[in-house]
Amino acid sequence: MKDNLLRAIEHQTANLVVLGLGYVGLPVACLFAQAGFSVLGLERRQDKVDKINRGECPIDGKEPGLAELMSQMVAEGKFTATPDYQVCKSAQIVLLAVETPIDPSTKKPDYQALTAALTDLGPHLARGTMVIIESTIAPGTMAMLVKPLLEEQSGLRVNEDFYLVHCPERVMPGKLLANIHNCHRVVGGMSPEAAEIACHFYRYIVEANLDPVDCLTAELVKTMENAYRDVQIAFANEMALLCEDMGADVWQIRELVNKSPYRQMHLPGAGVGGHCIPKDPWLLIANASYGFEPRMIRTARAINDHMPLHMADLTLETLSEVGIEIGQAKVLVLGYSYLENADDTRNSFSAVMVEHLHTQGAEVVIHDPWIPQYQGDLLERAAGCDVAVLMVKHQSYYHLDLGLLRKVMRTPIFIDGRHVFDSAQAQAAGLIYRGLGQGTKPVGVELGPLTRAAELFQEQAG
Ligand code: SAJ
Repeated sequence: MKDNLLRAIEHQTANLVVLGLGYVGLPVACLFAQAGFSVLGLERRQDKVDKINRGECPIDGKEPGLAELMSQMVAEGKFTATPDYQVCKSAQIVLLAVETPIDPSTKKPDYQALTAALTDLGPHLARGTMVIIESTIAPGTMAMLVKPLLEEQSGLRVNEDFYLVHCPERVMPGKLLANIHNCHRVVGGMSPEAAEIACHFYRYIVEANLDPVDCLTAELVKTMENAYRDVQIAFANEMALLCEDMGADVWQIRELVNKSPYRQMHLPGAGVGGHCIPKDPWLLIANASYGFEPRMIRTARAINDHMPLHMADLTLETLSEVGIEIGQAKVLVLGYSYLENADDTRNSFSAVMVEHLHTQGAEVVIHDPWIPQYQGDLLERAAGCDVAVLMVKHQSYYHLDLGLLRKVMRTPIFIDGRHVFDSAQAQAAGLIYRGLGQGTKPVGVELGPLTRAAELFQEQAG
């Protein structure tokens, strides 16, 4: 089995079927086609199949080179989309890149798409095939779900009749093709042989390190690297809340902290959104045994999920300081995508804040230069508003004329969730400015209960 597959890879006669043509599957399909393999893209939706076969890229947003590469591969007959699972019978390699979201209420993995794909693939799985899972999955999923389901559906045995591999994606919106070329990858095999063969295969499109490991290690690496980032961001956010409480400036302090060797304090912000960071920490701990309590991961998620609500609190506080009830206020939200200079709204934290403001009775206007329904003249949107809340640091916001903004607003309040402006700049323009992580206490810090106890102890100790 190994020699046949290696030969097919080395001679590039191996047929590749990519199951799931989203922001992970489509670029990887195009790159393997460009490398010389014959690639079939399996996609349930006929409209998407037709669009791809017309040479039209189905991926939204700005992905340098992807649309051109895809239409070229389609035109040259190297990449074709189909809804027909029968094509798997003649595939030597099947790559799955389907969504693996988290259930919003249970925070457990939602494997509907993965299970459906494996169930559809199983009956068509041919002996000698290598099956690769690129989707991000909870550690333990390869052993507890993917392997048994494929064996059951196909009647074949892993490592005897087919190879099973988990090679988690490391794509980032806006740089999909570049990342596949340049990012190091772990290649997890259900056997060392499987990992070795998969490394040979990925070498055709990956110029960075390919590290062969077992499946559990690969599952842990991917979910842990994003949980690590989530915890780092949560630390920065908690420091922002502490600085507000103590009347300090977290942005100045962060810069000084990062002058210390080996410190890389992340950026506090109005929220943590996207397709990876809010999800992967939950995948990481999904199969932890009941005896193990992942407190830090849960706490970091709670801190980051709270940030849009904290932005709403800052808004309400500042409005009430000038005597405006939230129910009578008109709020302008600046930024709705999850990341600056991008049009991706998955897990938008601004959506969380907008919903909260609506429940408080506020009128809300949204502006985002990257989201079609929220584009338009910012100053027109700002007319008559009582507060502008900056949630996403789109490049265009840095050039906002605060003096003009002041003129068109009914009440000139500006809440800055990303430190795009500084208070002196905003106040010079006549705005009432409140920055995330910038405390407004008077110079003398009010002592908290703990500090008071320490003071009393010192008095008694004389
Ligand atoms: N964020 C902060 N403070 C920070 C960094 C990010 O509040 O210091 C927020 C962002 O505003 C955003 C969210 O976190 O809402 C996620 O930002 P991100 O920069 O992590 O971007 P993502 O979600 O596209 O993350 C992807 C991940 N890549 C993969 O999963 C393959 C992540 O591992 C990368 O580190 C990240 O891209 C990257 O560095 O660009």
